[in-house]
Amino acid sequence: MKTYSKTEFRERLEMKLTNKRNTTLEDTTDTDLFYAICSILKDEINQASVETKKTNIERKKRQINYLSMEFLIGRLIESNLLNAGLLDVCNEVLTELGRDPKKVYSEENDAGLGNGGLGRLAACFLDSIASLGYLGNGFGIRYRYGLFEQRIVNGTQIELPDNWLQEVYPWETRKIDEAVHVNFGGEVSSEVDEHGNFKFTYHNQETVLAVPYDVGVVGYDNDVVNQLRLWSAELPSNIIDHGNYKNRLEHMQNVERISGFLYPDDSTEEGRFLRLKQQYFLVSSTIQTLIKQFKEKYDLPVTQFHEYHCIQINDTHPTFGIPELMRILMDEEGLGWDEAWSIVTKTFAYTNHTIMQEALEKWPVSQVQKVNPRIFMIINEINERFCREVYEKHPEMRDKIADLAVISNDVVHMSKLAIVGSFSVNGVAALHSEIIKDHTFNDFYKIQPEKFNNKTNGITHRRWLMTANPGLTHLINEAIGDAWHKSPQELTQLMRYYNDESFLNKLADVKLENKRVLKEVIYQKTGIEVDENSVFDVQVKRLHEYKRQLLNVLHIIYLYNEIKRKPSIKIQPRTFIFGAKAAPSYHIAKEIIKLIHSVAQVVNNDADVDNRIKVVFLENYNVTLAEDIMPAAEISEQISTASMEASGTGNMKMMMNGAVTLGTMDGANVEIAELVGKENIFIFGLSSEEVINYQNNGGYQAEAIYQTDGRVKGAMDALKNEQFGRDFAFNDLYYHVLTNNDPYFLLKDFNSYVDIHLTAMATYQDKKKWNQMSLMNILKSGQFSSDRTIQQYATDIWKLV
Ligand code: GLS
Repeated sequence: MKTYSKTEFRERLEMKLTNKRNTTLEDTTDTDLFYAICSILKDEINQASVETKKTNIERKKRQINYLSMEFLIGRLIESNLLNAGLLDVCNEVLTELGRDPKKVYSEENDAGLGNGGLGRLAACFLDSIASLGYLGNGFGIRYRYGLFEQRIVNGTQIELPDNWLQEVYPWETRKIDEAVHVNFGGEVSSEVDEHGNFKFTYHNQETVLAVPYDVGVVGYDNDVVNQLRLWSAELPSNIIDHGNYKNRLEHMQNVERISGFLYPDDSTEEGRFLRLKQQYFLVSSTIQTLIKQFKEKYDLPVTQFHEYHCIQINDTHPTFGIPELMRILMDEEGLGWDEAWSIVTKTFAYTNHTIMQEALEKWPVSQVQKVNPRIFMIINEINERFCREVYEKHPEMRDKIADLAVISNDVVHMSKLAIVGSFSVNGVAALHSEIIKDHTFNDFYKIQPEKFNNKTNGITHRRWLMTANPGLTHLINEAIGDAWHKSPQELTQLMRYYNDESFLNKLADVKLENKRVLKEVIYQKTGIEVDENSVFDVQVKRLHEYKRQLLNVLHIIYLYNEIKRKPSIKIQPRTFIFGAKAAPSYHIAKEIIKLIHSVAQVVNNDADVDNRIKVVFLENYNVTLAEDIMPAAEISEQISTASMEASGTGNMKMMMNGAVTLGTMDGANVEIAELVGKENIFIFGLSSEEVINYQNNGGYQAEAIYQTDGRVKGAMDALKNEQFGRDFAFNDLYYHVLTNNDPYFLLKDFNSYVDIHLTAMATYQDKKKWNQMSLMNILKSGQFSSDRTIQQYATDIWKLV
């Protein structure tokens, strides 16, 4: 892409301001500046995108298509500027003009088209695919409303619609000429043609126009621009509603609802029909397009489709892609079942992101039939053929056929369909991939072990270090140069500074500065004044019982009670920072948010505490807020019940910014611990084997711990008595834990959690040691760059060259 001197960039900015915004540098607003910068960038992106497409066609490379119901891309301006090589010049020009670059960039609305880790992972992956120069596009839905905006009113979460498209979204290009029709519902009839083959015809279907909006995905310093294609549902213009305007309006609204909003659910089943329609809408529009482009681009028979295309499905949500590709290959391209199946099973690869039973998607047969009866027929046949194959080829598994079946008890099991129809099944961290093989999908592993593999998640170091933490980036560049920008594993070069006191002090200074920035954000957002010299202890992620925010709060209650018992007690001052959205219908999760606020209210205003503990809840946790939080974190709370967090990615973001993990041996924490060594991480709690063992064989009695352990009882009783809220405000939480025998092992892990905090705080007293731990985490974090992850997907699964 073109490089600009400061003068050239400024001139270009002036031109854009005049031509696009009808204003001048002298009297421009931040909004004008933002759009003018986007326009400069967009010119560069479009140019590079044309070149990328041209080279790809010439080279006939295999393409990866990443299908996901979620892309949590956040803001793009800084990351696009960085990748295009324009961030420094843009920052300098804006600063010289007396403008604050951060303020200008904050004109962009976060594109919150995802719930949490799964959606953010998809966004990081696109960045890495482009930055490594691979041909790969993302396909998702252009939700009119993204993940809800969280407001807290009197400690209670309120959800507001996320109107992110209120202003023009500068990065997208509507491509109406590439729109396709997606058909829902209706009936199917079949007849036998002259060759004795079945021919299927569809009747009375509802046709929806899928309109693509393309967002360029800019590679880092390599002139590559891939695409994220987001589909929007519209009423086709040729639909006649018999001249009835009201009918047409209603019809239009019904259709547009398909891409109306993102389901605000993370890790729980969402049994809504609309969600199912969204899934089919995504896969049908995408796969039709891929086939069409394949035929146009290469003059090859469709039987070679899989040689040029691989489809990675991000969890089971796009699994209908499997029967949809079968449908197109058979009903539209005229292939027989076996030929079509052979192509499909060489095209699809499936990533599993959770083992939580309630999150493994299951859809009633009647609903799948209603979405598209032909798709159901194909799923049914996939199931029958698969069961027959197991019966014939694996006699030892005959009594397991009912468990393996894709359809059982009138329910379609999406993960089973995904496994049967894919050539690769991967988990997202080493431990998680083992659990999948040994437990969740053990029967499948026994018959198709070759499909199973692990690809530990990663995060893009460009966004999560280079743009989010310029202070640290600068320090690292000074120390080891900038080779790590393209090869993040080079961060290990920082080992040279492990005993360098002056470097370690500079590292601490950078952290302090980042804490000051976050302190200001906290003050602006909550009015709470925190001390930048206190330890910033951070837990930011979706609110879910298995993530155990409640354990964190119980510990804070314990500390508070210790201070009340003995006000002169010496404790290391700490600021506990939370950020978390709860699914709107998840009552217990919302109660936990309320509890955090009540505890904050009491603790922050108690004279006995004397500012030694502060509790802060930052509302509306999103990508942009995360970019302020990660660089300032010192303790990274990753305290899920072992075995339940598939990977986690916030753990990687904080590690990369020098926080030390305090967590369980769960998800990717296990690999973090291996890399940094046990002495550079604080591990506590049950192991995953212990948890699974209790779950399978019983033997855990929460009530007994509660009755006999004073520390546990003291913290739990605070929920029941009126210490943090009148009218027994937290009775629900108290009884929820005890009457369900504490399914997330809060009480079992409580003491080791309290103790590990004591260890961590004792360690913190030794500044040099702490800075060394922090450095060790940073220098090992290159392993968790999504560049490493994508390299592994590209080599092992996608076979890209
Ligand atoms: C998730 C897992 O819960 C996370 O542990 C994981 O890091 C993420 C990306 O693989 O996927 N699964 C899910 O449904 N939502 C997630 O964030």
